[in-house]
Amino acid sequence: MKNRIVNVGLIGTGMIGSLHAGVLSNQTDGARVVAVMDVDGDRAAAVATESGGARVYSDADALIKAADVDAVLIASPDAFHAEGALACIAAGKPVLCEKPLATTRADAERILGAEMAAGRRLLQVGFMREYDRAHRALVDLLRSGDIGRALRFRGIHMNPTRSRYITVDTAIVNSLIHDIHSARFMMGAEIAEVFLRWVPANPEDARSARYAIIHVSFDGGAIGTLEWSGDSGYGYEVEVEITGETGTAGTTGNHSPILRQGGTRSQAITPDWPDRFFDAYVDELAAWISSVMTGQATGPSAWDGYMSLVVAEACIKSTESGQPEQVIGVERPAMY
Ligand code: ISE
Repeated sequence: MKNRIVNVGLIGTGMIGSLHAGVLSNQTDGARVVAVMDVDGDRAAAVATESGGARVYSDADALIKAADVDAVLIASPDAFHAEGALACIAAGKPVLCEKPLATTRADAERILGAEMAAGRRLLQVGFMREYDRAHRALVDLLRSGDIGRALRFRGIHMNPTRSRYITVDTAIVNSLIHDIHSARFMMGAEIAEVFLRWVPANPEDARSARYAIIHVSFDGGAIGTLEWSGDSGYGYEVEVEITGETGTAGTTGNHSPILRQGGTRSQAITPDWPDRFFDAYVDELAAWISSVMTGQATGPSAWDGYMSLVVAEACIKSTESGQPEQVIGVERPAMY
């Protein structure tokens, strides 16, 4: 498909879906949105218009099977990711599936099986932090050997105050799934054990989540912490710090100027994730469209999506047992 335009079908036109539609339509060479689907017809119609007149579907399967849809971007609610991904693989369509790949390990395993039966990678998972320039610079420094072997990983993921709190289970599968993936891909090691502790958002609801820390042990002996807040009270921040044998290096994700004035020093913090990661989404979609054109899927794979859910389910088990839990996956298939 070299040098052709990739016709993208978009499933889900909520916050992330409409962001992707705008980036594909206005900032991604070689791509255009030709079809959109959402159960909210008005929202789908608005995104279709903004995308230059895409067709509106009320049925995801019909969009996936449409002859003029070359590739599919799944941005539906988490619970619908797995069925969409399976339908795309069955139709032989390249697909970018927003995180999480699925909401259970079992569904992610079904997707792995379907892709292996197809005999080729078709799926990329929307772990866009792999395309964040601050994260990439830190990975490059780590891979250069400048700080020696990585010994400790620290991830910080602070969400702003939201209209309602979420459970610790949702925090793990929907939000901390990013940090689990970051820990795996940046350290270049699988997570062997997790121990999750949290602070409820509502004292009357023990499984509500305000703040959580996951203590992790990696294969090879490194350790780490993934710190998460569902209500930072000040804005949105994601940073990573890695300590090696000869030094410590961290991301510099906040590029706002530091203002010294009136006896204080201050720096603006992004209000939420679309602001902090917009450039990462642009780079992620450019890479995805390039991979569709070459016919060779790249970036975070179904294996990454699966392993993040294996770790997530061990975290959920830890919330139930109150103990550290082992992470037991399957042998990494040669295809990944
Ligand atoms: C959201 O779905 C994201 O993907 C954001 O990156 C994350 O920070 C947020 O907590 C999630 O809800």
